[in-house]
Amino acid sequence: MELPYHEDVSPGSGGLPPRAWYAGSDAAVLPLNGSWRFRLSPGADTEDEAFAADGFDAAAWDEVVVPGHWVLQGHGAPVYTNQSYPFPVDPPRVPTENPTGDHLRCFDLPADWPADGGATLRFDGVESCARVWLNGTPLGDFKGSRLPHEFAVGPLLRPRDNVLAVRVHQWSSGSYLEDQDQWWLPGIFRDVTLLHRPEGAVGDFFTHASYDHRDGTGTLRVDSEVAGRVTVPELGIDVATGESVTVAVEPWSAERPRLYDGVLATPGERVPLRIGFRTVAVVDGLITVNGRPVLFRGVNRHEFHPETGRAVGPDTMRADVRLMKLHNINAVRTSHYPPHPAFLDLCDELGLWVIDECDLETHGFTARGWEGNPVDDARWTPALLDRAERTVERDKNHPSVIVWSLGNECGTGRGLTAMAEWIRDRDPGRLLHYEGDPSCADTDMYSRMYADHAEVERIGRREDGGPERRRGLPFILCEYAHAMGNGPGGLSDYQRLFETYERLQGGFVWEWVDHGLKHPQLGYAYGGDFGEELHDGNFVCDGLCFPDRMPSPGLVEYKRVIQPVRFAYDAGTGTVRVTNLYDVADLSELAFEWTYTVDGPVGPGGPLAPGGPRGDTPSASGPLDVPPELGPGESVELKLPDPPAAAGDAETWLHLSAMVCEETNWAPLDHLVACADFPVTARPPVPVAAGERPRRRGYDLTLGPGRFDVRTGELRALGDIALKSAPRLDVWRAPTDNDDGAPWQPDTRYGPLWRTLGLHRMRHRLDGVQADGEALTVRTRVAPAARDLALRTVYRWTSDGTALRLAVSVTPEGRWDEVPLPRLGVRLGLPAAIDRADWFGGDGEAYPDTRAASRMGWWSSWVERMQTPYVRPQENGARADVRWAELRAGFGGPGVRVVGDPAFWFTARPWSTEELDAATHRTDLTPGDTVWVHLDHGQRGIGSQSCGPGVLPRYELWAEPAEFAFTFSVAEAGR
Ligand code: IPT
Repeated sequence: MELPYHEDVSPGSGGLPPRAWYAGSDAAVLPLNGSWRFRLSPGADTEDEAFAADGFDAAAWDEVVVPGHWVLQGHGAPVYTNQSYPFPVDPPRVPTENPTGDHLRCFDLPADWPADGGATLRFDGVESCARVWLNGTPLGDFKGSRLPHEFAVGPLLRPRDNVLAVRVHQWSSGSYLEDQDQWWLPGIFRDVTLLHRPEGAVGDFFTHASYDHRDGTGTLRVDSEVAGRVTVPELGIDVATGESVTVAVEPWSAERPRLYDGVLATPGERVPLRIGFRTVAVVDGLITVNGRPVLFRGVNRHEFHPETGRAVGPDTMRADVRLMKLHNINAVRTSHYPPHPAFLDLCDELGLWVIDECDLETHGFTARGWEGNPVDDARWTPALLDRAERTVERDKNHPSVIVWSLGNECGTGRGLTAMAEWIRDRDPGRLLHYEGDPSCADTDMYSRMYADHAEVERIGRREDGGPERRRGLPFILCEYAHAMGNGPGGLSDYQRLFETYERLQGGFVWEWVDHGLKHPQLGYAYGGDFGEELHDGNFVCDGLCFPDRMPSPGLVEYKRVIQPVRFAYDAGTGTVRVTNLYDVADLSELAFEWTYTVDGPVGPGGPLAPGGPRGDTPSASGPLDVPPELGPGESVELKLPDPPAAAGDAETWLHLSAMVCEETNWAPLDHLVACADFPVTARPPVPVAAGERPRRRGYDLTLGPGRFDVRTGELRALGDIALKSAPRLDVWRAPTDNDDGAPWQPDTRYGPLWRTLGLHRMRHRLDGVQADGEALTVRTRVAPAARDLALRTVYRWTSDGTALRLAVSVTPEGRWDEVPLPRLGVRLGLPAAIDRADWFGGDGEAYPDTRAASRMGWWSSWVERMQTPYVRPQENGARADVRWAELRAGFGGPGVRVVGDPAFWFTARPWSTEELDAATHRTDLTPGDTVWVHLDHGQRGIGSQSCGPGVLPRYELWAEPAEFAFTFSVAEAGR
């Protein structure tokens, strides 16, 4: 049976060969973006082509915006699957139900459109297969969604009333090669452009610009299909194409992205060049650029916008690159397809190392043990080669691109080898990456995804064995630290390994942005929200940024973990050691500062509203004279001025920071690049409030500011504040995506195990209330139904008349050795009017293995603002190392003060854990009449088990005997 064009395995027909992509030449250009006529059909219907005929009347059709996806413009719906093909696997056949969008665009040529020469019609991205007609003449068809496709159209053009007809099928044989973990979003989602091609216009060209770090020279040669001249005025270069020239230059790097403007001029066209000189090579088993090894502090980036899907505009692209740079990220893997070409221009300009990946993934074949995998079937090889060629030819002139990647999750096969051979031959100046083949036969680096810390350490120590070839290769984690929901945890522990073992050249966090689609009822939608018969839920929301690109705490954590400056403080000698962790740059772009605070506000980026019960606190600060010329890897030791004398019960902290000292194209002046906090004095002991005797009247018992019910032993009120819920032991947290774990990790998925055990429905049995001498003692047994496990909990209340101290002692009973606790602490409910918090401790969300970014200081916030809006609601918002917290009604209103002994994890929210746990989308959560306050002695770490390894042993929270105390007092209004 002969298959129609959309089902056959060929990459297409009728198009021009791939070539370099560029913008800004002096040849005329007509963008064809905008509103197009549109008609959706339920099937491929390749017979009826009447719409493409000249003179077809489409006035009755709908309209869609190009670039765009019709499923996001009211026609059909998006579908999200991770690995599964959302159609029966029978390559290369696709379903009869194949949403097909016919697109029509009429256009006139501008009055000044040159009469001579030809013209090319370029599509930068169409998912997944298109057939094209111009003025009724068929031009051809193509597959390869995130790749450019060009047609020669010169003779077909007329001055007025041109009709461009494009038929787009959602499913094609190409869909089998595009099984990336993302929404399936058909449509013409990148630009459509008509390019005038004058006589003697530039065709394909290849800029080779290498750098010799031994003598500081760069060698430039531009190979061009059409001969011409290359000029680079700043370097005095004026040479013929194909000719080499060597001159002294500054090299290009992600840290110092030095570009030279040049021009390629052929008889018919002038194309601007942006030249970055750099040489990429594996030297002695290490990836080097310009002779220096690099450490990737990377992210995987899918193209995504919450309203327009993979149609991502220039502002979003620039925002992404800026945000990455502002968070110390130095590398991006374009998972899992070449991005819009303008994104790579931004990487050249602002400075990011790029792994540019081919539009290729056949993950769904794992379900059949890779049987029938197109990458191991010669019939598909032309399609694979076409993808490799279109990627490399399009992007080969970007200095930022230093590695080509064959694709993602395709298993192994000769098709991949064919791609690798073609790429090596065409571009020996870059390295090759592919993760899926453990033999590394075709690659220049050993790459893994989600390997745990122990394995990464073995690889670092070169104790991982493996095939001969692989043992000599550098190592990267092309994906790690799955950023789904709350997390990822364990980033610091990876970074320590990367910085210890030279073979480990860093990694790329999975991934940059949550793919939550804006939804009128749900806030952001994820898999299943559009009624898909098969979907993978919120696995599509696993980014360091929320869908609107607000940085999640994971991004803030990553920024700190990968900061390019390390500080170490020795309180004994009062010295600080500053180490430059850049790969290339010195420290001349940074200004350093020290600040001492005494239980109070920190400097730049500090508290939102300092003030409160302690009044202003003395602090001192000044510049830290770090030599600007300090080179990569070098350290300096500096003596600090003496700290101010700390008063009584205050504690002194040292804060060090490195800020941008000259505005750049991505950073404002004073942007904080790196920082660290160190305790200068130990925290003074918390006085034990005791001495007052409980007084009983009827069922009421008074102890200092506390009023209790002796029948239940519960605290009812503190001063005038009636509690909504008395403090009592709490171990439950709304499981995070990482607690729940990926289905392929059955052993330690604690979220589900907690539920099986009943940790979300612990019962509190009262065993005795005793008021004698100076204490009220309440004995309880906290346990779930159907189990013989328990936490014996004793609450011992004492007071000195003004403060009320609660000492909690917990003794586990039964076998607790198989499942750790989510949290261990007390929770209480305050009236909702108490909506503001001050605290002395860490600023933002932190858990045991996500606390590197936590900045010590005095912070202030609305309770509502302390919530982290994960797309699927889950545990969030804990603050680490909190010494004291105050919760008040508005600014300076009356409230409650809590002092921890020891310091505690502080969480406050306008809804309960149970409500948080039940919610599936943000819009399920609305503030009630209670502010819920968690004062935790322990929290379980976060880990990364939503795809990768779980919590490292040292961050687990096992049930063990524990003692901890809180001192409550009334915070008077206005103080
Ligand atoms: C890995 C994929 O490469 C990536 O596309 C994404 O799906 C990620 O996981 C999880 O979000 S594959 C996984 C089975 C290890």
